[in-house]
Amino acid sequence: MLHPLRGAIQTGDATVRLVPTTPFTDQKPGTSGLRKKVGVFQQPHYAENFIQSVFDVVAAPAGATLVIGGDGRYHNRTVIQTAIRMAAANGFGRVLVGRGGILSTPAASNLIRARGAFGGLILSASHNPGGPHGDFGIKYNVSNGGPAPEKITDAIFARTKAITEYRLAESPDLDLDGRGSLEVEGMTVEIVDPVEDYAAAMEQLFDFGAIRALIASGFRLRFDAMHAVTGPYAHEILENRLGAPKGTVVHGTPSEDFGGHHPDPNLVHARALYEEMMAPDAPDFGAASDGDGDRNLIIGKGLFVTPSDSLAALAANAHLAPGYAAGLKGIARSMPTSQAADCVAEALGIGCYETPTGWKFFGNLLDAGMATICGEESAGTGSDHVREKDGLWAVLLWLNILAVRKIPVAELMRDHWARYGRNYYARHDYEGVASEGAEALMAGLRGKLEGLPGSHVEGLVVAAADDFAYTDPTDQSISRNQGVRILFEGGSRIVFRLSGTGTEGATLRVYLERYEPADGALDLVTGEALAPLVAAAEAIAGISGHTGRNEPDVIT
Ligand code: G16
Repeated sequence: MLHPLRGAIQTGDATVRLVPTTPFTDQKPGTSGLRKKVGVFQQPHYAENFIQSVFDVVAAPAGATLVIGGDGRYHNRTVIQTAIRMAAANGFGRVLVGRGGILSTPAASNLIRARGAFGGLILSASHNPGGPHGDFGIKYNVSNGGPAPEKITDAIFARTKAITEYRLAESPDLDLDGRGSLEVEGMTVEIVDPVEDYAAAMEQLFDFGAIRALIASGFRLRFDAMHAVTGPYAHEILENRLGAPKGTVVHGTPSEDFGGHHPDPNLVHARALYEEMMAPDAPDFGAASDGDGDRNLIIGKGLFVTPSDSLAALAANAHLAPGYAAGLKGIARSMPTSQAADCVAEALGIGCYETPTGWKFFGNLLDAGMATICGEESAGTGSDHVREKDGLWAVLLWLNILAVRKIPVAELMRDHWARYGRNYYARHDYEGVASEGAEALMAGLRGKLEGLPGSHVEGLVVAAADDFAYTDPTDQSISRNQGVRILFEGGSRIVFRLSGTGTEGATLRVYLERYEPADGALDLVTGEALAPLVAAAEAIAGISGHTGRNEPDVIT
């Protein structure tokens, strides 16, 4: 237990300063940690208040180990130095920090688990743009390696509103690019190779020999690291260990502003990759990952695989990789993710869980051994090997499956649809709209839910409508208001929800899904297949009236 300190005092070796502060009112963590513009984080005491609130709430035992790393974006190094000083002042005994301040989100999760750390601070705003005018973020992960659950993030928010002081060790900046261990006021700081433990974990899960043989046989792949954190991981694993030719990984050096691009692996921001994969001489397999390395984009030669379909195909074929040869315990997906994975779970006779958006909701299911593979429509897929989604893991599982099945991605997907049916899927995003309009749209929807079942809209019949609430089967905790679902006869759906990761105004997400059974129309153009649902969404929610927009900004 630490003693209350006043002013600058000596505690053994440590000079710890208690810095008076006043609360900020806007430090409520969203879907994935606290995300704000860099300028907000640069305000005096802003990052410190949040980090101290985390430490106050999680109450680590003296001498505990903390992992610290980030995606290399602007402001990363500054906050890492601060976090190290604060960890020393708050009684941690050891900090593991990625060299250069770099740790991908899944690598940080892996490190927490592999080294038995008490928790970790991950500095990232994920797929949001970086640079001095971009976004920054701080997320706390608990000892299972996963994002702090809601009861902890709620307590952190409460603490940020009451904080009056934070603890800071008086010490100079550390050389984050060095090697080995350093001491900060009695606390050990170990600079770790960001890639090594993670790459070793991947070698345990996948048949690297089979993937090497696939690549040696002339199979061509392209990986776009989007100037973000996965560059060093992809160079090491795909090129050095699996033998892909140099140049397979593009944009592979992390930069503070992601090369001026938006590190979101979707069809808008990874457009060049998409175009390369649609060309006549396309590689066999294309993939990309996001700012912090937890998202993935998968494109076969001539075919984009939606994240929801990717989850379903990976789940159906995972047993082909050594790490999953014993089969899956269950599959979990976030509510807006298409129901394609449900069909696989049913065929495999295993559980399927529908959670709210946010990887944190998968943690309990994974810990309880109820699910092995999880996925989200927002380009996240992962398994029980860590407690985060994992972009490169998804790429390697795909490669392992292709190495065994020896068929192109497009053929694998056609085969999948012919067996399970096809869930045509798209997400329409209306970004940076006025919060009042977005809130009014959601309130309007909630107000009409009761009257919707049985009604006819654009040729579709509403079977059910609700505001999704989730009861965690492991601890019975309830999360309400997680998005409005309109379910149609025949298995199609529209889901409306507001994003919890944006930093400007509100982002309305409209998730559209049309189910075609295995003997139905499996080869439609997605936009055409979903046109009736687009019209129904407008008719039910009045999107253009509430947002002032006639078109979405991004379709994924
Ligand atoms: C985060 C969460 C994901 C979530 C995604 C989108 O991803 O970890 O679970 O699906 O945001 O959330 P929203 O729809 O609320 O914007 P990331 O990659 O940004 O950490």
